[in-house]
Amino acid sequence: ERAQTSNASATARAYPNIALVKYWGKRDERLMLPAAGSLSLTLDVFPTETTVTVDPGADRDRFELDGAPASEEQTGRVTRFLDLVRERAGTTARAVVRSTNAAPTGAGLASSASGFAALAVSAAAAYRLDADRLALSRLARRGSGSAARSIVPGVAVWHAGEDDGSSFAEPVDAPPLSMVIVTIDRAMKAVSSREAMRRTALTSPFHAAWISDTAQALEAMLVACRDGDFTRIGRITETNALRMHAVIQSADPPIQYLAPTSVAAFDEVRRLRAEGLEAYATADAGPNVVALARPADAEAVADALAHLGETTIAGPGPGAALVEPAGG
Ligand code: 2P0
Repeated sequence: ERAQTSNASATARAYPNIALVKYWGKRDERLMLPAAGSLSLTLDVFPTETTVTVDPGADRDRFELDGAPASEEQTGRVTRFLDLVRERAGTTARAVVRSTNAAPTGAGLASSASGFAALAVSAAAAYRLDADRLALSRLARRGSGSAARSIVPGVAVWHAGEDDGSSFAEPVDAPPLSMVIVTIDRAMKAVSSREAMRRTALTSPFHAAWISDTAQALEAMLVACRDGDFTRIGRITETNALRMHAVIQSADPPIQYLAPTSVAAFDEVRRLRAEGLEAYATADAGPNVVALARPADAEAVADALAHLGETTIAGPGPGAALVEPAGG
């Protein structure tokens, strides 16, 4: 083994992101190239913290999640990701990965985005890769598509790109935005995003329309961000989210991520708008709903949604970055 990677260790922190224009479909599963670009807000709540310690004596990677050994499937996903890092670093040395999530894993709060963004940054440092933010975004993408966006602070556009080199996320200027997360159910989702995306692309008669519509929504969203037009940003966000759930529901067998309470949250947000409190709703691959609001309105929106679930107010958060490990 190369001496320089012996027992090298690095810790990184990354935050989840919520897409305003959603990623739902791949054009290349191996390279994790999306069928369309997407745009998100990296949050300042629910971070993942991950430490990678290179262990040249070990015969396999170990992955500990929230203090307990992770499943074989989760460990396999980490190993496949580390294999990419090792290939670039020119080493076969295994690693110990310890990760803690401040949000429940797998419940549609983008823990795979914060998880693979934190893993990309910590593994790149532990294995001594020479990677700038753009390279880290491309690397994180290989672990989980949406992780490419959590490398970036605040609002990020993930370009669909044409190949590995051109599919990365970068910052976008946008007006001040807040998000109110309504946690409706903390359970793991029944169908993973990856499997559900695959099924949607293979079986939904609406898939092609969804992809072309998303590409248009992204163009309109970039203009709305540049113009600082909150109303336009919100309308595009809510329409794009409901269209994503519509295409998911149209898969065979169908997939339903929204619960009755999720639908009630969309209804409540629409009612708030009718009363003059301007908010817009979105939801990812799970039942939790996120309301987009102007920062000055976030508390009122949270109060109005509190009867539907626990609310958390979030703002723009930092991009994934190295930190000193807890406790030295
Ligand atoms: C998004 N989601 O844009 C969309 C909206 C969920 C709904 O990206 O297969 O975990 O690892 O690339 O990124 C969740 O899917 O999927 C996701 P993979 P990922 O945030």
